[in-house]
Amino acid sequence: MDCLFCQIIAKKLPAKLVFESDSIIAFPDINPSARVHILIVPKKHIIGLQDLKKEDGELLSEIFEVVNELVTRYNLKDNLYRVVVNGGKAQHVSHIHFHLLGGELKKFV
Ligand code: DGP
Repeated sequence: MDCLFCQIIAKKLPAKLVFESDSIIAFPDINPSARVHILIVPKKHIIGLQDLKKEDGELLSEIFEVVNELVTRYNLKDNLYRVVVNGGKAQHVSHIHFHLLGGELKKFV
């Protein structure tokens, strides 16, 4: 298994999980671009946006439920936040992930 995020999901590499369910994990980005910078990652190995299928619709809705839970937990509702999904050459880890960035953003990811 040479996918970095699959190894984190399998607990073969460490990460400080802030959320885990049967289908999703979330953990802080190692190189934060904002005061709050969490990666929300489906356990299913989907490479990128272009690989999503209709059958992933429920998973996507679960991902945005997790986003909402973290927005509440980190008090971002009345602050500034955004969700970013990089693709193509802007994507460095080939396992789809959603960046939740909140508070003071240091730079664009
Ligand atoms: P992207 O460019 O969208 O593929 O973003 C990948 C992000 O993953 C990048 O912001 C840094 C983060 N990252 C890479 N390796 C690790 C790791 O081992 N642990 C954690 N927590 N984050 C990582």
